[in-house]
Amino acid sequence: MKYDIYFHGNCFDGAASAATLSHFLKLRGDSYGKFIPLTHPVNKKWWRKLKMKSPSAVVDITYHPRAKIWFDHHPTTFIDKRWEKDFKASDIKLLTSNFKILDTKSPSCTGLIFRHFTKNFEIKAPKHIKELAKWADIIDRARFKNAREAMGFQQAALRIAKSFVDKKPSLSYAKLLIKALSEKSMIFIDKLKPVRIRFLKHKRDFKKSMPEIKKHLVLRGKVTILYGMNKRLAGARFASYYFYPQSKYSVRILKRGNKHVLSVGQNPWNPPRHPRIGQYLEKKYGGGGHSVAGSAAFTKKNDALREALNIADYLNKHV
Ligand SMILES: [Mn+2]
Repeated sequence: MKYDIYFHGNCFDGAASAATLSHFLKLRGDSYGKFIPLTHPVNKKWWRKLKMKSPSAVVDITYHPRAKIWFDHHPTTFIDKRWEKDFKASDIKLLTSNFKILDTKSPSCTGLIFRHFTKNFEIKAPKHIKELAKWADIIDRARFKNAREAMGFQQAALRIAKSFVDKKPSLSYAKLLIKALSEKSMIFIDKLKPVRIRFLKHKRDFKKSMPEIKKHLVLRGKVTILYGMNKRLAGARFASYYFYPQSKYSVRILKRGNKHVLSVGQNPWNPPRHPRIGQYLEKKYGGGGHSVAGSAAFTKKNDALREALNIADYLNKHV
């Protein structure tokens, strides 16, 4: 069967999940059709109505009942109570060709797909797929020693991840990378010209953006707020923890298309005791995410600015 693959775009784990799934699909004689990147949070109205005419797989993002294959590790994956009920009531048969798997404890969705096929089916994965799952588990959960290491470029996997997530990748770059990750080692992919060009661009932007970030970063209690929404600042995901290691959370205000998005995360090197970011954002704003990271989108800039402060105040009470 030929599957269209919907994946969490703009996220290394999303691309790596699509790559890992296509590897295992090919192995069982299936193939893939279109790759469709989605941004988080998905447009719920559109997602609810989506028919998915061709057989589809959805990875690292919001549940859809029409998907034949679905893997996710986000606790806010259900946008519809009925979908959630039906999913939980259904008896998931692992030994059919279609899977719908949720594991919110899995550090990455790539790791989840990898473990699903290698453990439940005892399929031996080649070294490059094993490596990819290992690195996705590290990168998606920010399992680094400190912020400096997380922003570093020492390993091929980090350079590739940066080439993908910094500037919004074009669909053709996403396809190129997904295909490459499913077939080749990261040492090899790291040297591909388009990967190299995008990585070097990130490196230059990163050097320029660090002083900018420092200037626009405010510490409010134990929460940093990063203003400067009009520009995309390379390295911003971890820079706030680098500048304020004592902080517990960060709120970044970003401009994405005509939306103002608040991206909220916890300091992986100084975590709060009971992080509930994704669930809180979902309940309050219809956003979503993990327990340790999430986002909410606003149409008006002033709403985003006001809510950034409200979120910071809420989080300060839950450190
Ligand atoms: Mn993920």
